[in-house]
Amino acid sequence: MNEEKSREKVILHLDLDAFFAACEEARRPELRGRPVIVGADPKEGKGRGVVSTCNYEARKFGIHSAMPISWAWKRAPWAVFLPVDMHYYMETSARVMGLAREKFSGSKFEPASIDEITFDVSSLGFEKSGEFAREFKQELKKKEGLTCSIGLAPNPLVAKIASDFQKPDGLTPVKSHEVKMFLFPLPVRKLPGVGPKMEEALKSIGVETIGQLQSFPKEKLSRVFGKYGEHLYAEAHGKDDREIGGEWKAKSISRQATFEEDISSKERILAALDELVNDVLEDVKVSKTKFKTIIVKIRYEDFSTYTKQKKFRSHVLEKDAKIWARELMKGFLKVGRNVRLIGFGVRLEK
Ligand code: TTP
Ligand code: MG
Repeated sequence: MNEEKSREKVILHLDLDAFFAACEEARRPELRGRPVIVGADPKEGKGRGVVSTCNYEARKFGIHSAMPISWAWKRAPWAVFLPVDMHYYMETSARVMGLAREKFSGSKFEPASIDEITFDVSSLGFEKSGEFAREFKQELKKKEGLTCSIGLAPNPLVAKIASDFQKPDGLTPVKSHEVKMFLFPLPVRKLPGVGPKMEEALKSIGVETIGQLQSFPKEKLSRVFGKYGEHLYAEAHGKDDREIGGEWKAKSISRQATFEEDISSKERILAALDELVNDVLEDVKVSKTKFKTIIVKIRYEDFSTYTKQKKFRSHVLEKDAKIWARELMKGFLKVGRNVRLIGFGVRLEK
């Protein structure tokens, strides 16, 4: 190995497969092979919430996260529909992340969500990291009955995209000289910076794949999208110089609930909010973290959605979180409009 190569960064991104559904299958093996959908109560097709996730059996029917549960019911009424048991998933997540941190001990890491974690495994090198990743996948299957998908790449951006490349149970190594070709055929939507609106905007200028974005003149991108155009250009070329385990990125814990029918009763809305706050505070306890920022969200009957947040100077006490959640929400209820959904979340601190 020459000097240059040994200094190359190796980033590993791990994402659990169909996480909530896989947790359910792990504790109830009789569910394996059947379509499993975790989310709101479908109420024989009349349910108003959404799908949190579903296993790959259910995905064959076109069911996916965030789809209205009533649509999922229409597509596969015979599927197994289960409620969200957040507490159990958080405990499972904590154990899995613990196993991963043991496996890659000594490597800087950054949890990215309940089922994702990124490691800087540069000290292991590319080949050894691949071996460790394979071993970890086996351990995870044996100990927890879960599968995950892993991407290995020279930076966090490409590692994340690679982890998604061969789901489920995948392992995708992308070496630095392969980055551009790896990204080339993928749809632009695979870039973290591209959401549905950006996807549309890019389509309107004839760009649908990352390859097309790579060869699009940089100046033109900047002209159309401003500073964001430059960012897109860098992403399309797989450029990302973020450090793993450096500064702490704000994470949050949140819950939301859709009402059975649109309501305007202040008392009922605030009572539902109290429940959400209690659930979130429970999860905060399990995660052994603290927070300074609380956020409330409201969606009126016409689907217009608003959030309000309050940042405190020091860590928030439970009783204050409850009082302030109500205060913030009350601001939204002055107008007396019908409400479809409310949410509550906290932004975690180190
Ligand atoms: P993801 O990793 O996005 O999805 P997944 O693990 O279910 O499936 P995949 O194999 O594609 O990784 O999200 C992790 C968990 O977060 C997921 O199991 C449920 C929850 N979640 C929601 O509750 N709502 C959502 O819209 C999404 C995307 C995820
Ligand atoms: Mg996942």
